[in-house]
Order: sequence, then structure tokens, then C-alpha cells
Amino acid sequence: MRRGSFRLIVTLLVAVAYRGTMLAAIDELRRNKAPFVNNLPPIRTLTENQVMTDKIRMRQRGHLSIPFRILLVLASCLICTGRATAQPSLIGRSKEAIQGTKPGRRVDAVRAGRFLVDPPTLENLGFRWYVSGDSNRNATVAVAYREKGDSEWTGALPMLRVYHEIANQDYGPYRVGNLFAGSVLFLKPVTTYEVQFTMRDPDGGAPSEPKLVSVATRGEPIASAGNVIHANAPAGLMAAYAKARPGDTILIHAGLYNGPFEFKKSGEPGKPIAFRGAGDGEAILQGGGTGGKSRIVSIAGTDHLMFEDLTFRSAHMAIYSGKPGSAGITIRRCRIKDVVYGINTQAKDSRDWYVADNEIVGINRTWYPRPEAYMSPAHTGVNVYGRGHVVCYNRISRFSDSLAIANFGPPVDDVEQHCVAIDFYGNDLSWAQDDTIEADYGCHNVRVYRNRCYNTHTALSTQPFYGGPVYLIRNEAYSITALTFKLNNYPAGILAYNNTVCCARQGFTPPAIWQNGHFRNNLFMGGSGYAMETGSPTPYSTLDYNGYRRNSEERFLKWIDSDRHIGRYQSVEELHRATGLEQHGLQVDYDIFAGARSPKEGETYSPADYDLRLKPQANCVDAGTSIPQVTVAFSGTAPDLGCYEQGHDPPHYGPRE
Ligand SMILES: [Ca+2]
Ligand SMILES: [Ca+2]
Repeated sequence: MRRGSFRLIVTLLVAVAYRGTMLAAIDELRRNKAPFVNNLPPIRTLTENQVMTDKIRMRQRGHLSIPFRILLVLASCLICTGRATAQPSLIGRSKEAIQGTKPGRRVDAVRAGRFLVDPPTLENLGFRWYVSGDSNRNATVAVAYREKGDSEWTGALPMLRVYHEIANQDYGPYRVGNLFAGSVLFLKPVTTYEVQFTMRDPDGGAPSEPKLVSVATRGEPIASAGNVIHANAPAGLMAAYAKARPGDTILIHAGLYNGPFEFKKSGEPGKPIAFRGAGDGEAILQGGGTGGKSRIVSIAGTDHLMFEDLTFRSAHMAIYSGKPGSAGITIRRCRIKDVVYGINTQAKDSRDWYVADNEIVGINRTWYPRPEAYMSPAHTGVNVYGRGHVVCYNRISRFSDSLAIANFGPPVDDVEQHCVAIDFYGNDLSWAQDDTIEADYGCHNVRVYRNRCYNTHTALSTQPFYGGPVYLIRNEAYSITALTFKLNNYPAGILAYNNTVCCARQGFTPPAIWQNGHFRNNLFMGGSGYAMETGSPTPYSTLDYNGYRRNSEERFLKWIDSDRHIGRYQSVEELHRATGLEQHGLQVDYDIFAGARSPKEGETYSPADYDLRLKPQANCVDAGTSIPQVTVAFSGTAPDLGCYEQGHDPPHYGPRE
């Protein structure tokens, strides 16, 4: 008999024999459920103390008889032994609310499991180290790296401890795994690095030797020196494509090329089929208008194509990769306009796209107020799912969402197919009726850094995020209407460092449901109401070294802790005394900036209208904390708060010349 069937039969027998006891236990659990207060969740994320208290209470009431508990343990053992690597059995989606975050037997010692190297990008390397045990969540993994051949190691950010947080609790509860995840950030392209991971646990069980891996970053995709095939408007594009072989370049001469184009022939790794504007005038690939469902370029399962120096216009979607997804697609220096979606791939197996230096314009005529017709008429500028994507230095405007991980739903069962290793940086994003950047539905090692967001409903969204980390680093956001950080749907694993965000309303006001989040060196600038009105159900979320602009005499800081206690504080010191948060936090005002005032709700600004660099005498200069890789080479005695360190030039946003 197969082990799976055997387990099922035993479980059924247990269920039949102890039906009464189980029903009583379930009833008890139901009655113990936290009440639904305000907008707070019906599901509690139980602290360890609460778990113990509940167990003692149930034992005292006698609902769990000794034989039942023995059989429960036996059934758990059978279920656990059936899955040798133990991890998948403890993660995944559920139709029902999931109670608590402590599945399985309590084991405080850590045990190292699978180590995964996520697909490298140009500037970042991501890693995951699955573990079992460490129920007390005190194991750590320190990370150091060096260029291959160097002798000196440099410290990187430690891996984030991801521990069974339950994301998306209201709409599709999903229990994330038991693992460490993290990235080595801001590296050189096409360079091999050695990375060393040292796991420690005071309770024992960690490997005695560090794990050492050698991984190379990717380079910018390059066309190979194959044949050049010329395409002219009268002859069309498909005739040239029919002749192309991997490594060839199709030079598209000035003119109008009417789609749709369905490309089914792939290039090869390092030998893409390239479509490139010839440079003798605008080469326009045109769709069937924005009204229907027209797509200009469709690819599904077609890999290693390159689109450069082209204009795409007038379609529902300019470039679409459906199921199966596509690997190694490059879209560079293109102009995409009059579209509902610009670039869109929602498949789990899309990987290693490079979308850079494009100008992408949707069809929204306004950005404020957010219209009644949600996500319309334009939807999303760049929408990707999968792994290893780099979306950098684009200018995107007039969509509902500028840049997003596609709304895929919960991750698939296979952790190697999870949505990881996606980079959004250097983008100039404005006129978004909804969100400028959505890291929603990502799982681990998503990096969002040095983007500029303005004239938009929200700035940075993680709604939800499945475990993390999602890194939000040195982003600039100005003239935000609603949320600077949109942390809805119980996201887990948020690392936000050195962002400057300026909202017409409250500075930092995501719903109090984000988990395992850690905010350092940020400037939360608002215009009215609380400076901060939020909280976290995980007692291990942390805030420190952040600056808060007071917007109101009566209201300043409101924090809802993991026991759902609501605290209101009139100073950062008071918040610290009551919660332990923000020992080094500051109150700041707009006079810290070289030239910026509180944005007015709905007013449209140009980046030339405000300068968010800090004045030398500002109280938030040298008031930050050192963060490996994020605050290297700071000026003065310590890192500054916000996205711009004194004396450092602001980065480039949007297409590079
Ligand atoms: Ca431990
Ligand atoms: Ca400094």
C-alpha cells in the first residue's frame, strides 16, 4: 500500500473513533477565536505565550483527552514522516482561517534543510535556506561576500528570519515557510562572488561550518553577431522573422507595421533573436486600438527575444506573454503609448526579463482623484510574475499601477517556482491612479530601490507579500494622496530602509496588519492627521531611527501592538517608553529639506518643484543607523535619514541616454 493511502486510512480511523472529542475541541477553538473588532482580523497571530495559555486552558477544561492527544501526536508523526523534507507540509494555502503561527511540534534547536540560490540579477543575488525547528525563532544567519579572488570578506545584511507568518489572512490565508531568505545587494554585473552563510542558534543544531556558494551576477543582455535581416513596412515584419535564426538581428526600418504579431520561434541563451529599430525614423508596431483585447506582440513559451528602439502604440497590451511564460525577454529603449497594459507576463515560469530605459505611457487623462471605475481606463505599465526580472530606468505614467508584480494569487506548491529575485530600480513613476510600485504577490528577495514616485494615490505596495524579504530602499515619493506604504492583506517580511515619502495626508498609515516588518532611517512626511497610524500583529516587527513629521496638534503617533492594544503618543520618546520602538526616532519637519513643502492633495508637481535633499543643519543628518550595503560610504559621523545622504549626488531616474 502506498504511504499516502495508509496515512489517509489511519487519519480517517482516528477521526471516526474520536469524532466526539474532536468536535468538542473544534468547538472550543471556535469559541476562543478573537472577536472581530474594528477592521482588525478575525484571525489571531498567536504569540508563544498565548499559544501556551490556550493549551493550558483547554487541558483544564478537559476537552483533549489523553488518548486523543496520543493519537494526535501519532497522526502528526505519520503526516510528517510522509514528507521527508518537512517544509511543504507546513506551508501553503487554506480555504479556512489558519489559527496561529506555530505549526508542528515545538523544537527550539534549528535544523538546516534545503539551500536555494535564486536566479541572479545584474546587481543582486538572492538566497533561501529552509530550516526546521527553531520554534523560538532565535536562530540567525550572518552573510559575508567577496569578489572571487579577493581575500577580504564584506558583511552583508543578515538573512531575514521567515517563520510561518500567515499572509493574505482575509482573502486567501497562506502560511509561509520556515526559512531564512535574503539578498546580497548592489553588486557589479557579470562578476562572480563567493558568499558565506553562517547559521547560529543558542539552542544548538546549526551546522558547524558556514555554507559557501559561488554565484555570478548577470550582465545586460547583448545582441549576438548573427545575420542582419532587414524589414520594411511594405513587406512586413513576419517575413523577416521567418528567416531569422537564433543570434540574428531584424533591423526594422521606419514605417508602420500593423499587428498582431505572434512570435513562436525562440532565440537561444546568449543568442537572442533581436528586433531593432533601424534608426532611420520611427519604426511603429501598431495594435488594434485600446477598446478591444488587441495585443501587438504575443509570446507564450517563446524565449530569448529582444525588442529595442521601437515604438508600440494603440492596443490593449503592447507585449504579452501568456502561459507558458517566457525566459530571457529584453525590452529596451522602446516607446510604448496609448495602451491599457504596456508589458505583461503573469506566468509563474516567466524568468529573466530585462525591461530597461523605456518610455511607457498609458491612457489615463487624470491621476487624481482616483476614479470610480477601478483600474481603468489604463491598467498597468509593466506587470511581471516569475523570477529573475529586472525592470530599471523606465519612465512610466498615466496608468492605474505603474509597475507591478502580477496579481498571481498564492504561490504554487513548488518553492523553486515561487516568485523571487525581482528588481525594480531607477524608475521614474508618476500619474498613477492607484499604486506606483506594487511588489504584491512576491515571495522572497524582491528589491525595490532608488525609484522616484510622484503624483499618485500610493507609493510602495506589498499587498500581500509571502514571507519576504521585500527590500524597499532609498525610494523617493512626493505628492502621494493616500498611502506612502500600502501594506494591506497581511504582508510578511518587509525591510524598508532610507526612504523619503511625502504624503498629503498621513505620513505612515498602512493598516495594522503587516508582519515581520523592519523600518530604519526613513522619513515619514505627512500633511494632515497622524504622522503614524499603524501597528503589527507580529511582536517582532521593529521601527527605529525613523523621522516623523507632526501634522496636527492633537495627533502624532498611534501604534497598535501585537496584543491589539491601541496606544496614542504625543512624542517619539513617549512611543519608545510605551512600546520599545523608536529608541532613536526623531520628530522632523519640512524645513529639513533643501526645498520642499507639504504637498497639497491632488496638486500636480514636477520633480523640479521640490528638492528632498537635506539641509546640512537638519536634525536628521547623521541621525541614522549603519545598515550593511545600504549606508556604505556615508558622510559625516553617521548615515542620514531619508533617501539622500549629504554630499551624495541623487541617482538617475528614468531612461538613460
Ligand atoms: Ca532556536
Ligand atoms: Ca551622514
